[in-house]
Amino acid sequence: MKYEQILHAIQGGVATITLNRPEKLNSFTARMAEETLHALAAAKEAPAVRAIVLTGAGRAFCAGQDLAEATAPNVRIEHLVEKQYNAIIRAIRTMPKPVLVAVNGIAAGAGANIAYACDLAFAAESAVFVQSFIHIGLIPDSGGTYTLPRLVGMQRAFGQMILADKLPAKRAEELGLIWKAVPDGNLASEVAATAEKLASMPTLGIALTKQALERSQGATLEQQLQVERELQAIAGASKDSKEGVAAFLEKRKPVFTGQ
Ligand code: LHQ
Repeated sequence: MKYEQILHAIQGGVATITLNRPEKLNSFTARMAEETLHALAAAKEAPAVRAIVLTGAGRAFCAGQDLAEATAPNVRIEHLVEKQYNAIIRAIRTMPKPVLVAVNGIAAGAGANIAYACDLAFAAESAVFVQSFIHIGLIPDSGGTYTLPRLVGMQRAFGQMILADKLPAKRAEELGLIWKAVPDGNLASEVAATAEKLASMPTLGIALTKQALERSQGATLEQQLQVERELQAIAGASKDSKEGVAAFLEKRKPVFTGQ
């Protein structure tokens, strides 16, 4: 697929997907959503890619749905939600590789909730998050009603969704919505360094950790203990686990291949 509204680069073991409609604050058209899904699927399939970074071009990360396109007469909102946002959130949450996000500027509506769905969210200190859906009479989508109450509890989820004030990156970090707010000038380099680090780690172990956390969301302790037993058997049989143990015993640095 020829990309027109995203940029896609692979360096080392890291694939970087950049939303690229800066003049419209990287708001999602059907085309941009399709390209993003295509790039995520390609990153999933490529064995050499062991970490993914999502970011935006220009002064915004993403202003959510392109509202001009969403109001076209033939658009059915539930189809749009399913085809674009449900698909993107599923792609991120089921990705067997870590997905990092570098929130370089405002993240509004679906843009905020896509960022919160990533495995490690970094944001520039000047960036803000806003659950802008209610300003146009909508409910939060892109997994927001699942993710936010789990991350911050009902009060703070509801307050963000209904008062819909701009939440500064530092406050998002304090609330546990994102991993880290970093000075604007350090964002790209800090995310790149973290992504490179993750890309040299036991990729299967990371994928299984992610899967275990995901499955914990609706599980009892007893169910989750069974999940850990099941997934630890897979992790323990991996090449990287054997390499990690051997390197420890031989007092050398491990070399992980991701398998
Ligand atoms: C935009 C957008 C945008 C088009 C900025 N669309 N052009 C799911 C299902 C179906 C339908 C609806 O949505 C969803 C999921 C959702 O994501 S709902 C939430 C949709 N997003 C919003 O409601 C946010 C709308 N944008 C804003 O409130 C502001 O633009 C923010 C607060 C993000 C930034 O404000 P400013 O920094 O003042 O920038 P600006 O408003 O001047 O925007 C710059 C340009 O980008 C401008 O275009 P123009 O041609 O006039 O320069 C905006 O029209 C355009 N733009 N967001 N979502």
